[in-house]
Amino acid sequence: MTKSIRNIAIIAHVDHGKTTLVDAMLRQSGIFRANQELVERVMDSNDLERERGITILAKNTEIEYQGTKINIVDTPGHSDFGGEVERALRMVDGVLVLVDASEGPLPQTRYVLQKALAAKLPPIMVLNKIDRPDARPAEVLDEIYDLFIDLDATEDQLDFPVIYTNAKLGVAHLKVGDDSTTLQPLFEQIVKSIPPPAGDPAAALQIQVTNLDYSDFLGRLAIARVFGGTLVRGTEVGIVKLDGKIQPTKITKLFTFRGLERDEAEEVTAGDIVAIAGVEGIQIGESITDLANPAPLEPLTIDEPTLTMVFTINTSPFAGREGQYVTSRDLRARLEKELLTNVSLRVEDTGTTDAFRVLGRGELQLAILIETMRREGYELMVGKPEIVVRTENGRRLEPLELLIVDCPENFIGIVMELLGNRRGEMKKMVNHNSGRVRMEFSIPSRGLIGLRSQLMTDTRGTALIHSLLEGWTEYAGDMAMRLTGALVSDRSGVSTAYAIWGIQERGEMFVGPAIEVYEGMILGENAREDDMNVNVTKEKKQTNMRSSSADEAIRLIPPRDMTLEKAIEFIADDEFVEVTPKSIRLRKKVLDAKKRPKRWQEIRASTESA
Ligand SMILES: Nc1nc2c(ncn2[C@@H]2O[C@H](COP(=O)(O)OP(=O)(O)OP(=O)(O)O)[C@@H](O)[C@H]2O)c(=O)[nH]1
Ligand SMILES: [Mg+2]
Repeated sequence: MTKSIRNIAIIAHVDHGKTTLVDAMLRQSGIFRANQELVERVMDSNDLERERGITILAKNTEIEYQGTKINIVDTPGHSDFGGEVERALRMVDGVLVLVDASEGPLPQTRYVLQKALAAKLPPIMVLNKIDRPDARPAEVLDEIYDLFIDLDATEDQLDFPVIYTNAKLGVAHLKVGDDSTTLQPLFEQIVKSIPPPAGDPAAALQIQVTNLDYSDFLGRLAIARVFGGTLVRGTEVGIVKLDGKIQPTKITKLFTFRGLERDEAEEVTAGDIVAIAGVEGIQIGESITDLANPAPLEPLTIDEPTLTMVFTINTSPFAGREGQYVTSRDLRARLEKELLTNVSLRVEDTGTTDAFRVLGRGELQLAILIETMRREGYELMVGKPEIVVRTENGRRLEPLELLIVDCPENFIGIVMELLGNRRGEMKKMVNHNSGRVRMEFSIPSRGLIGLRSQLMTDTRGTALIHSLLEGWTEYAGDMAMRLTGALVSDRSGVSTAYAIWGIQERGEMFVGPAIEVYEGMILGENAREDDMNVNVTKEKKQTNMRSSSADEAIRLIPPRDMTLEKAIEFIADDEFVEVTPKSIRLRKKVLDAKKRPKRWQEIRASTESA
């Protein structure tokens, strides 16, 4: 019996509608009962994904279309999770490249397409959101051809089919405006132009683990692609570990996908995407092969991390009050566990046993890890994100980014100045005559740290920014980042409305009244560039004298809500973010006001202004 199979990944820039399209495909495949209630974007199943409305982890599902099994991998669009996309591509034989019909191709479109073309995966171009009033499908299609040419696509690759979709409604068209009312044209295109998986069921067994998942019932699941041969449940096989050692094992729990469920399978063959449970310690990149005649597959290669942050135990006076896991041993064990599933992450030791250097692809990726840990009950502190610097032939190199800023015309000057200060070089400016412009910069990755929040303030929330790692460049020298100092508590105690009322004119507060504070804790952003020690615990003196000013009602400006990401973007070299399950606090590394060095404005004074 030959099975008809297609394995595809859906790839795109962030928010272009991948998960929504998978939703529609699932619904129209008849996999759900008619009355089954489904949440929107059902594949974004973890808490953080639902809260943020973004996909973080690549996930598998399977549908059936007229006798053909279509395995679909939904991938994240945010550049920090590019490692997920790279692995997903290893599992499939073709890709749906989704592009927003109004926004057009953006940096992550370029990145994922480049990876897909390099892997020789045939693409189907899907122009989505054609219902948007500002959709411009014809122009966007031209931009896509330009992108393919720019990426040195072959003639064959340029000959891609195009489908127009409204993923929200679940409609696909071969031509804009034709009378289709379902996704059928898309399903047909997949069956027609994506090749069935190659690989011989009679050949030597070759399976590669490309992802891990977890089930409450089954524990750890390895998601894998069968490249060759046949695996019968219960037979003895060898797991080729990453160091080349072979570990014999019996695979007794074997599954294939069906919608959001998994079906037990007795046998899987070349071309199948499967889930395997019950194999202790199995890791991403490992192969499963015949014990007698091992034929391991090349391990996966994943782009290098570009950003690093120090994670250390909480040493604040409040340490251990709010979290369950607080020791360096807890921290190390948790980070090691993360490495098993998160292959684009790296952890290095530092000079002390209390601190670890965690390397990843971006601020969001690390923030998600920290947020996950805090929800699990961990307390820790993290330092300012730094860019990974490499030395090659005696030259110091740093990562360089392609940055696209889309903003209203009247902010061009402000944006150019801000990026100029961060050593950004403008390469291109396009005016779509819609009142908005799109500017392209080449900028060291360092220049992106904290950029988003600054840009949002400067453009009153109107700018859209996207970036993509472009390569490595000669280290560009120091860069002035935060131009303001901190308001720092000079003692421990409880904040009072009266004291805040006195301090708030100095800058912007991060804490309101009745908050416990400690010496060295950061209470707000100083409007000036130096740090200022303040007493936020001062009580109003009881007095019989009536003075007009003392009786003035105390009006407090609401404090700035420092989320984890904002806090990470804010801190300077001599500061930490303290993270516990209940609180995000900012603090100076040196808490004692008398011992604290006069900090970074001195460093900056020695830096030539950019
Ligand atoms: N108008 C319109 N909105 C759409 C369409 N498809 C998706 N959206 C909306 O676009 C937003 C992003 O959709 P998602 O499906 O989460 O996008 P995604 O590509 O999976 O995003 P990431 O996984 O985070 O990269 C959601 O608000 C969707 O409702 C469409 O065809 N038309
Ligand atoms: Mg998604």
